[in-house]
Amino acid sequence: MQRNSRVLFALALVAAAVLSGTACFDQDQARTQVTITRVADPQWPDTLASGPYLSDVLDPGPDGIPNTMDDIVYEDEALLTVTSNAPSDLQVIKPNGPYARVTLERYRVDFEIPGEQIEPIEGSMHLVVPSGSRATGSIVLVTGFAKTQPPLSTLAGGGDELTGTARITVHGTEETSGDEIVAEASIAVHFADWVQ
Ligand SMILES: [Ca+2]
Repeated sequence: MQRNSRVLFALALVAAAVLSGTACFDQDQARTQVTITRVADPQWPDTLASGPYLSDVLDPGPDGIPNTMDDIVYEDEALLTVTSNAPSDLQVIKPNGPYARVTLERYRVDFEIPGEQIEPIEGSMHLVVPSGSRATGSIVLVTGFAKTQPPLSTLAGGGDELTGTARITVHGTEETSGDEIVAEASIAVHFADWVQ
């Protein structure tokens, strides 16, 4: 698929991208409401607000020719923008005071691809999000190893495309209380041997 059509294709589907955050809480849970507000490809940070993410299963390498010795399999990164707020106007969290920030420490990515399976990813991260503000960090969305295994490896050198959903879950800790923070987001992922 050519790059021009890739951009148009991506823009056309921005509206179809699913992005959601969860921040369930009650008196027994964390005070802070944490939401993943944006998932983006670092190569297209201004173009794509929230996907779909275009995952290139094989780069042809410096010679520009697929299936030669210099081909490269890249790991895919995704930028996560996370916002943190007090759950209500009645609950004031002072900057640098108690409960004033959360630290996100690990993440997991589960893939939902009709008829196919890609192993989930679990990784560590370190992203501090002060209450009332937001922060952006990166995670590995698709490993290079996954691209060397079926079903993704079968896309290399061909024109086929595989579409699915990546469900991202981040886990962290609220300062002072030590309560667990969980937030989720989903992004559409389109796997193919995209031509640059
Ligand atoms: Ca090559």
